[in-house]
Formats: sequence, structure tokens, C-alpha cells
Amino acid sequence: MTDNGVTNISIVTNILKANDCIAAENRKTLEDSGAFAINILGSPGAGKTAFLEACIPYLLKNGLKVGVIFGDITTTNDAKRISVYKVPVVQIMTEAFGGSCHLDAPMIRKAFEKINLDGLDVLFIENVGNLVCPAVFDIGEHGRILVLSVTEGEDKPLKYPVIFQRTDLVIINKVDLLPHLDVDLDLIHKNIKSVNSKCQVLEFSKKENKNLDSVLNWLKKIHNRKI
Ligand SMILES: Nc1nc2c(ncn2[C@@H]2O[C@H](COP(=O)(O)OP(=O)(O)OP(=O)(O)O)[C@@H](O)[C@H]2O)c(=O)[nH]1
Ligand SMILES: [Mg+2]
Repeated sequence: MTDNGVTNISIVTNILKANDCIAAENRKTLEDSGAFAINILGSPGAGKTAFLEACIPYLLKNGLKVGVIFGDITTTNDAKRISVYKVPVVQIMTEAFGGSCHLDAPMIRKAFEKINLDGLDVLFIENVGNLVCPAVFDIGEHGRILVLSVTEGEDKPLKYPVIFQRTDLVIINKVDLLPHLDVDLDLIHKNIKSVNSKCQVLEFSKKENKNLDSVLNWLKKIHNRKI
């Protein structure tokens, strides 16, 4: 039993190490082309694609060139939603990689064959909806945004601390629904800060396009810091 446990742990460590090497190559490729990459994380249905639907037209209007890689187990639904903005879009379906519940660095490396990074300012990578596995896989990004919907409840930062700890910006989404919910927004803020006192937190609603200027300022700050 113990032997099995030790073997399993070293396999996981090796998988993460191999992933990290390719993630470093991805980061170098991105930096050589002048693009910086943002990993978008969150539960299924939290509003990751909706956040991009709100941000992308605003960023384009502000002169930024944007591309998107999507990760889903099946379907090209998200890629179709974003292709209307005429930005380069690639959909990874992890079904082809055994139905993985997260993106990893080799998948992103493969997606680079299908997207022209030259001239892009920002490459968004929407991860598979999941608060667990995507947290530990570096895909070569320069920053992370976690989209948390108010419908998920106040305790998610406490139940899934790793993904909150490894995030630079938390978007508290769907705040337009607050009048209809028994949820304490102040407690969501407090719980996020209790696991990650450094990350920035913005309230957001696709309906009101709230705080888009703050998202743009955050992207500029990350861009200056990481590249
Ligand atoms: N009221 C309201 N609904 C929203 C908001 N953002 C997203 N939604 C709705 O929430 C549902 C899920 O949004 P998506 O953008 O598909 O969520 P996602 O996180 O990309 O989902 P997956 O990619 O499947 O993990 C959709 O029906 C959206 O219209 C918001 O700010 N307010
Ligand atoms: Mg989506």
C-alpha cells in the first residue's frame, strides 16, 4: 500500500515536471512573438466565455490585438461564440487527449501550430471548467484570471483554496443576480482575501459590462510586470 502510494506520488511529480518544461518553452515562444497569455479559470458555467464576450470588443476598441484558445472536453460552442469578433480562435477538445479535465502545456504547444501569435498583444486561454486540476498545471501563461459566479456560494475560496492562491485577478461575476439570491457578497470578498491577500478582485456582470476599464488596467499592469 505504502509502496503504491510512493510510486503514485513520483508519477504525479514527474508529470508536473515534464509539463513545466514545456510550459517554459510556451512562455518563451509567446515572449518572442510579443504576446502575453492569460489563463482563464473557473467552474463550469461561471461565465468565463461571457467575460471574454464582454472584454474582447472593449479591448479591440482600445487598440489591443487579441487571440483566444479554448479548452473543453467536447464541443466548439465557446469558439463559435467568440469567432463573431473576428479574432483568431482555436478550440482544443480534450476528448482527443483522453477527456482531460484541464489544459496542460503540451496541448497549448500543439494549439500554437494553429494560431499566428505574431502581432497579438493578448492571448486568452479559457481552461476547462473546473476548480481543481487546472490550478496545478502551468500552461506557459503570464497571468491568471479566475471567474467566480455569485451563484456558486460564499465558501468556494475556502473549499478550493489552491486555485484562488494561484490567481492574480478574481472576477466575481453575475452580480446582477444578487437581488435574487441569498448570498453574502462581502463574505465572498472576505473568503477570497483570507486565502489570497494579494490578488485583485473585481465585481463584474456581463449584463452591465461593469469594470471593463479596471480589467484593461490590470492587463496593462501584468504586461509590464511579466514581459
Ligand atoms: N445574469 C448573468 N448571466 C450570466 C453572466 N455571465 C454569464 N452568464 C450566463 O451564465 C451561463 C454560463 O456562461 P458561460 O460564459 O457559458 O460560462 P463558462 O464559464 O464559459 O462555461 P463553460 O465554458 O461551460 O465552463 C450563460 O447562460 C451566460 O449567459 C452575468 O454576468 N449575469
Ligand atoms: Mg466557456
